Amino acid sequence: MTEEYGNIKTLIDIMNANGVEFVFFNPGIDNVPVLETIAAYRAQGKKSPRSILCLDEFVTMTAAHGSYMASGKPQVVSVHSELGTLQIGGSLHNAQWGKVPVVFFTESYEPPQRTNWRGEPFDQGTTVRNFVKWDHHLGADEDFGEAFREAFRIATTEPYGPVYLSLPREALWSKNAMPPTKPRKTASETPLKTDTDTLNRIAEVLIAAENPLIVTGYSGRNLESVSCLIELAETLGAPVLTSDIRVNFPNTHPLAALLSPSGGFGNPLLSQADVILAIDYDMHYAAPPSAPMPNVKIIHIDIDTAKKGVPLWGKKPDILLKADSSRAIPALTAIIIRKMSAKNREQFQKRAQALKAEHNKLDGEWRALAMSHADRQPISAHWLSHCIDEAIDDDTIIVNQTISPATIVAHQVHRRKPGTLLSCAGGCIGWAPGAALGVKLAAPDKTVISLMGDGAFIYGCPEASLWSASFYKAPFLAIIYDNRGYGAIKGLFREKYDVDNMGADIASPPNYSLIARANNAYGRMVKDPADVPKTLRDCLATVRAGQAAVLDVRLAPV
Ligand SMILES: Cc1ncc(C[n+]2csc(CCOP(=O)(O)OP(=O)(O)O)c2C)c(N)n1
Repeated sequence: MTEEYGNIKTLIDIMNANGVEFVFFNPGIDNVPVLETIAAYRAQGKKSPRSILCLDEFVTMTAAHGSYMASGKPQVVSVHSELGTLQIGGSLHNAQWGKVPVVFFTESYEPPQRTNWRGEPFDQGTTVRNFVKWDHHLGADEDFGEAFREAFRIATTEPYGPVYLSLPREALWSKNAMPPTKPRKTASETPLKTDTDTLNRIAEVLIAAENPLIVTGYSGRNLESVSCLIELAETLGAPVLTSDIRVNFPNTHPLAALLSPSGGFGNPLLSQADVILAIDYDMHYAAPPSAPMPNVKIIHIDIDTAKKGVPLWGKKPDILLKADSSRAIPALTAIIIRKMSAKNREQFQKRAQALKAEHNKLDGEWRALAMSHADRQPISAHWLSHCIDEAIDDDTIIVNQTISPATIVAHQVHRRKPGTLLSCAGGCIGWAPGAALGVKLAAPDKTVISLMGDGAFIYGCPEASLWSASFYKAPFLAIIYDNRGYGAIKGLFREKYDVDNMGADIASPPNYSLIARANNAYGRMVKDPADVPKTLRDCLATVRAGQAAVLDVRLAPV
């Protein structure tokens, strides 16, 4: 007989009120009451999130990350005490960079079970403090419900982010809700008003710019912002350089700024702009792109303007506006339309024509390059990415953590629709398989394909991710850009130190397709470029029929 525990009933009410659909968990004795109460609720047909067992804690957080990116809803992760917390590892860094509103809770060991070396109570929160917005240890006489309400409030207040609660065992195991919880009235935050004076100044600077550039990192988290950004770019005749974190701007649009396939490291567009409008933009986790001109004017519109003190490109913005970009972008466009003269309009249209010609030329060059690699042995990342592009439809969701082929993927795989490209904002490798699991759970009607390197596949706990995909009927296709090593690291070493072999090869590699087969998934390996299109079709058919699949594509070793 399954039991119901008082505080957990309160927690289920709070999760339901916040639209939580899943509790991603890995168990210890602590979350037994949570799981039991959820099971009891579901057996009785009472509303409760589903509990999703992940066989490694890294996958709990990563699946929650993917589920958030696909649904926009807050997430819950429950793991075992300090051990589960440690095993969450770098997936929490990714959730922090990805601004994932996730309530992450565990049991805390209390003295005398656990103390620090000075005999003081062990402070479990320190383990994660750098990576969360808020961590809290629930005291014995504290209100359980109030703590969770506060956790959800903080996680879902912009800029969103993870929070951590450590709970005494008695609070989790108590049969009664203790102490009785009474929701305290809290004033909800008034939505940010977009400051019209600042928008007027921004509009003037943009109208006067010779070479404006719009850069965006995550404005596409609000799906409606994509069409608004198109309107802004078209009004100004300005190119848009988008991150691959989201579809912020379709890479098929003539104003999408593309790089040249023959270009080296760096980004000339950033270095040429006289005005950069950065919208919802974090500086990259690693290897920042080329520096802008020293006299560039930077306008920064963001929901997160603090950026933990890291200025964009080492420079403070000239104009900074804290705003919800889904409101600020259309408001800015309206002001520009009102302010611009007929001469401006003509100038912007001319600029847009030139940008369109450049976009089409570069897009053609990328395509031609892929086609010229059609017979290349071993398989080229260009050819593979082009074949993926051909195999998918506009609604397929690409979950991407390719590293060294990232620029190739960004140019060869075309995404038009909002929400159809999701990448990891953080730097911890291994995100793609677990994230794809979470995306598929949140968007069961969509085809989900994850792209990653061979290193990333292993970091991503493939057995755990594939097991959950099979058990919970959340099939996705994992495509491995298998260059038999840590390409990005080797590339950096070559570039900086002219060292070619620093031992970062995954020589005599595992056959990843067999890992798939050992985990109820379909597995294929492909070595011949001519076989790529057909193998992709087979894998996609399998996934659409309900079984997860892994395609190990043997590329040239890095
Ligand atoms: C958890 C973790 N460990 C190590 C690194 C450092 N690192 C950055 S890129 C990279 C190589 C990743 O290899 P793979 O996923 O195969 O992609 P490739 O570079 O070959 O394209 C490594 C090890 C990291 N970012 N995250």
